[in-house]
Amino acid sequence: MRSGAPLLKISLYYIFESAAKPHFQKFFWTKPQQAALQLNAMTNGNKNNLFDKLKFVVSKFAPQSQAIDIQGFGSGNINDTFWVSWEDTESRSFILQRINHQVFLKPQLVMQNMRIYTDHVRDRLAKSPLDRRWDLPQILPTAQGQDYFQTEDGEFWRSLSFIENSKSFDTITDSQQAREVGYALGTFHHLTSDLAPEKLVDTLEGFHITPLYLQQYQQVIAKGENTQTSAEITYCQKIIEQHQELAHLLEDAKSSGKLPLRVMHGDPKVNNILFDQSTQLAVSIVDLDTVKSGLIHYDIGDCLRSGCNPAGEDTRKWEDVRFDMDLCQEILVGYKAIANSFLTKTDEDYIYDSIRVITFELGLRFFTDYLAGNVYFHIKYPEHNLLRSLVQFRLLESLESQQLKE
Ligand code: ADP
Ligand code: GN1
Ligand code: MG
Repeated sequence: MRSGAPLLKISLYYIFESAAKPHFQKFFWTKPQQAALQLNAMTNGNKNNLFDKLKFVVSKFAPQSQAIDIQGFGSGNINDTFWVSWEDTESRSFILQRINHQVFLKPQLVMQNMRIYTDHVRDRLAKSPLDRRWDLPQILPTAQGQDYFQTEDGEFWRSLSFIENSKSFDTITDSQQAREVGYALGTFHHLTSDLAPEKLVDTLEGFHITPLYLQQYQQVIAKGENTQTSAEITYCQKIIEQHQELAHLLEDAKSSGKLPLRVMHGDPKVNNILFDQSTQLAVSIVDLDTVKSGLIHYDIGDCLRSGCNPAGEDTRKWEDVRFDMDLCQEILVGYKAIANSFLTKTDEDYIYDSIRVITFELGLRFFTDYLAGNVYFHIKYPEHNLLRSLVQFRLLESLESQQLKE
């Protein structure tokens, strides 16, 4: 790091995919309307403050930095993520995130869990290293030594080590990638298999408790705020009606003790798994906000529902969506190669149903959010959550028309 007065350069571009940094969202001043949309999404409409806020927050984590470049990053639906660098090299960069405190009401607890998880995995890897690259996002404390920085207006910011030479994908394109996705989830479960789940607190009450999402849906319907009708809305309502029983399947298995509580990731969808750009192998799993005690079946279901949808969860061609059983088999091969040390026969028996539950649950969550006025997931256009729910419900129907391959 050079010494002298900090010189801050913030470049804002609109969404632009470059070969070198494939998942950067850039803001081009030449496209002001789009840039304004994206800025609104990232700043809750408070865009005048964005630059000043970013400068200020970065200075709390990297007070000595010289030339700083900040770019919107990734395609997450919850937090606001930025890539911060100086001298434009990955080795001098980090991830800066504003934790969505409308979703995570106690961001301090999110960071407490993240600290427990990262310390545990770091120690375990030091004692028994893996035979290939596996990186852990590290919490980078503020200059004051804290794991997060809270602004006066109540925002929570954290910074994480950037997993170098990595990229994420929104969809899986081939069988090797599919096995790697399975490997990544298996590695997460393997590395946390000796971490007592009760050490972790619940950072998001009700998360993945499918019957509760059903209740929320019914409450939103009862309020009657969204009285729109369309063939698409009727389709969603019909699917929900048909799957009332399914909503209870994993929760019943949990309360009857058929499936044990373990450490779960909570959100292992494909774009939370990072791949080495050179070897194309999975090297990390990020988005640790929902790591807590739960069923690993939520993870298995979520990983498979996101990995086996080649059209992607944001496609507008929802009627063409299908569940790819071949990709599913590959992901499971990759997963079981690692997980066979702890996966029981009963665990295996629940895999197919866990995909159904989580696909249904996500469709229900998107649809409820659409009806409630898009209060939870980031959206890019008003019908986005409706389209997303159609995609999940179509995926569910496709899955249910097939069997799991042995
Ligand atoms: P969200 O909760 O909004 O999904 P994430 O924590 O998943 O936020 O971050 C958004 C994206 O940023 C991820 O999907 C991943 O592509 C990228 N990302 C997050 N953390 C890191 C990291 N430490 N190194 C590299 N990329 C990261
Ligand atoms: C959210 O944060 P992100 O984009 O990785 C959501 C998941 C959903 C996913 C659907 C905390 O994940 O539960 O499956 O969107 N995370 C949270 O894309 O709600
Ligand atoms: Mg994410």
